[in-house]
Amino acid sequence: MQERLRRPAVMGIVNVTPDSFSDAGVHLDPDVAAAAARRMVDDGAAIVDVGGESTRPGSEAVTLDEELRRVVPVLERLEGVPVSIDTAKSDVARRAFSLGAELVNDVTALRGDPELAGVVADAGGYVCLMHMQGEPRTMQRDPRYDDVAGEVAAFLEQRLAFAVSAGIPEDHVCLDPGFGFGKTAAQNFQLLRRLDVLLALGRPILVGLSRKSSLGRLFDPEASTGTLAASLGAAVAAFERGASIFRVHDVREHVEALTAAEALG
Ligand code: HH2
Repeated sequence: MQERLRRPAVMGIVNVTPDSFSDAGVHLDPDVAAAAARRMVDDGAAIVDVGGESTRPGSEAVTLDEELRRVVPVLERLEGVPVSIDTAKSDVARRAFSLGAELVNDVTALRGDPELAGVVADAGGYVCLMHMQGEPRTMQRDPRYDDVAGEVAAFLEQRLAFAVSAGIPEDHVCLDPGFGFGKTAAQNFQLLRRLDVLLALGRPILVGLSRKSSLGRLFDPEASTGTLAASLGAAVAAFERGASIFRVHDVREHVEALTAAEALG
């Protein structure tokens, strides 16, 4: 796994949701979702991130049954494919591990479900811990920081220590600043400029910039998504500042952009 996620590694997004911010409903049919995931791997993704709950600003939580109903049929069709499960629920993670998932991508950084850390530890799995201020329903109302990079780093350091205390080996953890999760566009960009503060924690940094609205708002103040070209520019900027793993919708384009950036670096 560590070898597979060597910098730069691309994580392809497979949202099995009716309400994700940029690809709502595209992958609701499990056959379509599984085919898209396999195509992402063919296009150079190191891993695919399957998620059954949208976390876009304003989104509502889904029940355990509904989340399982969305993701299990997809996971069952992905034997042999490297899979990450985008969930905060221990029961979803447990089921995903039993179906071959290797990593849990938890936007609550193990704060949402007290049993999730133990499930990851027992499975010998990997985990991505992400920073979020507030919760998805309200997080974009008025996010405030005195020092966004310092505060995000302090949070991630504390969550990393928690994960290790719960029995997850430190080298099974990657960290994510959580672009757009309780952050204005200006705060997102400040964080991206100061990725060095997060790198000092000594763990690989995963970034999710793909199609995020902060990128769209560079061109249109009302934009709710960012363009592909802006996403590629942001990914390359993050790569040059040290990011390792890139969570993206458009796999082939990111693989090409990052391969070029690496070759020229
Ligand atoms: N962003 C989204 C969802 N999960 N996980 C991590 N680790 N980092 C991110 O930046 C991140 C994430 C939001 O994007 P998307 O999955 O496209 O949308 P939605 O949450 O609406 O399904």
